[in-house]
Amino acid sequence: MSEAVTWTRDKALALFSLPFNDLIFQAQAVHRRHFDPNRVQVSTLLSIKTGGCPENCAYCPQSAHFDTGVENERLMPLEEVLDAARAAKAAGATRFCMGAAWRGPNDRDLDAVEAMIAGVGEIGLETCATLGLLEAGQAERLRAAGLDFYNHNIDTSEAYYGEIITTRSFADRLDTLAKVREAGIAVCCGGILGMGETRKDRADMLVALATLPEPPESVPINRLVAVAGTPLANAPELDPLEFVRTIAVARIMMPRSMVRLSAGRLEMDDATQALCFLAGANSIFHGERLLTTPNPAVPEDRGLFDRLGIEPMEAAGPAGG
Ligand code: SAM
Ligand code: DTB
Ligand code: SF4
Repeated sequence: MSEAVTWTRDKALALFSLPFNDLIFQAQAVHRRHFDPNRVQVSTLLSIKTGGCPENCAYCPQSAHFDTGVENERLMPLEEVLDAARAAKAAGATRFCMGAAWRGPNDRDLDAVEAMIAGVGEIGLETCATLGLLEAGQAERLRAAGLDFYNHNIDTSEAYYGEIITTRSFADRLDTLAKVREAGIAVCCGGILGMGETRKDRADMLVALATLPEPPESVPINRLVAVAGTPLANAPELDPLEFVRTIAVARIMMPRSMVRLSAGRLEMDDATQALCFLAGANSIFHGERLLTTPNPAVPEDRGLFDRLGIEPMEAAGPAGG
């Protein structure tokens, strides 16, 4: 499949329907045209403002709408953020992603986040933030503070979106993504699999990502972490091979993007993760915690990389996603 393809649902579904081996072979061939197949980029997450979020995303342990045991905390002090960033760098991360459980930041929040971005940049890490919806002028402020990436996910297909979130629309999300792009910040945008969506929804989500005015530099593909107390606590488990297929289709449709094997690795065995790398995933979240839920321990990930002959990627810079 050439890179000039205009992606549609039918074309995406045709990829999903390929025999597994043919799909993975094609995805790996595309991957090798653009990336070293044995290098994986490593990012570390930190929740700088946890819990009490006014939005009602059905998957999220931090929504104030659900009783999940996650407390509403205050914004973390700068020095604690910088300590965490130094520890992440020492453990091998090249990018530090700061997440806040906000609908969006207010201007006073942004003053504090700007100082965090500048400080993390000085430590020598790429900076990423995920703060929710942005108002006019806020993306420019983040860029001026030195922000390299902004994460804002579409989460699922436009058709299924209303089953998952009603407090903000799919169009609101696209509007924030456009503001981020316009401000010259690299875009990190993906979604979650295993929320009860169909394959058609997964195909539509990937088409929406691949047909943005420019595809995102980073595409996080999360597997739902089903958290007790959320409406999706008992969502039916997604077949791991369907998860791998989705990674492969993302790789083929967005050949130059970093595809991140994101939340859900703790619930995946090593063989499934290896298949994800074979299918073209080339980034992970590293460190024992995602935002509020656990992630594999650093020595375990080192062991997995060693067994697979994978080396962590050097900082690629925003152009490299
Ligand atoms: N509040 C901001 C927002 O929603 O844009 C930033 C933080 S939010 C937690 C970032 C992303 O994490 C969500 O868009 C979603 O894709 C992902 N996420 C949250 N909870 C998850 C879960 N239980 N399983 C998998 N991914 C999850
Ligand atoms: C993304 O797509 N996944 C990350 C990051 N972007 C911010 C977050 C995953 C969160 C999983 C649930 C939790 O730990 O609270
Ligand atoms: Fe809030 Fe983000 Fe969680 Fe939605 S995903 S409830 S916006 S923290």
